[in-house]
Amino acid sequence: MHHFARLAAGTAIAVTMSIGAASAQTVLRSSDTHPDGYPTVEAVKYMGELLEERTDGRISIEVFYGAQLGEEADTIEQTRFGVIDMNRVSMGPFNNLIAETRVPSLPYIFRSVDHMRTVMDGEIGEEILATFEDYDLIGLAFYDAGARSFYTSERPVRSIADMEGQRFRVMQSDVFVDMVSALGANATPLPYGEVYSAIQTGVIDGAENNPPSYESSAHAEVARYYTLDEHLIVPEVLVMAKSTWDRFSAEDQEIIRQAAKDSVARQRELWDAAEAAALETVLAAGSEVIEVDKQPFIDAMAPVYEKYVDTPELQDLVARIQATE
Ligand code: GTR
Repeated sequence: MHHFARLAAGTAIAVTMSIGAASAQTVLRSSDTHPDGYPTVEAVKYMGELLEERTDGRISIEVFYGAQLGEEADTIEQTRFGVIDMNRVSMGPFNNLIAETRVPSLPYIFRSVDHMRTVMDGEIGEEILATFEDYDLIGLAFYDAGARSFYTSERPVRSIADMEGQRFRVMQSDVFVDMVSALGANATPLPYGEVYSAIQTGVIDGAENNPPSYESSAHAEVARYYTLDEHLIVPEVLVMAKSTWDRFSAEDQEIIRQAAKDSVARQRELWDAAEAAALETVLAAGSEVIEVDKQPFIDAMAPVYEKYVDTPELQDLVARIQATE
């Protein structure tokens, strides 16, 4: 599987072929770690349908789902190099690279999913999207990933005290390592695909994710205590390799941008349904969903803000998000 993934990645360059003399067809290769049918995968497919319609079939998208092109952090590198044309990823793995992405990745920065949507749909979201260009990527749109919560295999987290000494997998971002430390626990950054067996073998005590990921990754099978502390509402981002982008005319770029934006409403609709369904599924399969007092978790995050919101620009960004109704 791993070998195949590498091969596939090597061939994932936009294929442009001539059909007759006047027209050419471009199939954009887009990566996603999630399985077929997951809201993000379906939303990018939908964007592809819009593109095909609006370009009379000149431009389309093929989604390589289920981490066929590699684990998320690696696919980001490959997208920056232009080996992969498009990628739907969490903002988390960008944190160490792009300072601005740390802000929407801060624990409890958003008061609710609605607050996140308002902020990311507005001026602040546009500013953050624009920062990707300095890193060889074009930010096209933000998708939802709901709220992430902790889950554990042996010791349920019923209050912040139960975090003490537990070992959690986090995404490859220093922000999340410090977030977990601030809660009295230990963080182990690992690729998503390694989490299931790491929990099963007891290398870690649990992880953290939103309900659709907790369910579709089968982590719920090995970590049945799901604590609704909702520490992160970190948006996801759809990016295109700048080298791919630069091959399109200004007119086509506009069509691509618009199709990406037009896929957001579809993604959110699918997301809301998937989230409700995932919680039902895990409950039916024997997970315990635990309500917890969030305030001690919120209070514990002060050192994380101090460390990562360390320039006047980032402080301003945080203040503006907090001031958004
Ligand atoms: C999911 C997210 C993925 C990936 C995964 C993870 O919620 O949609 O892109 O980042 O979490 O934890 O690695």
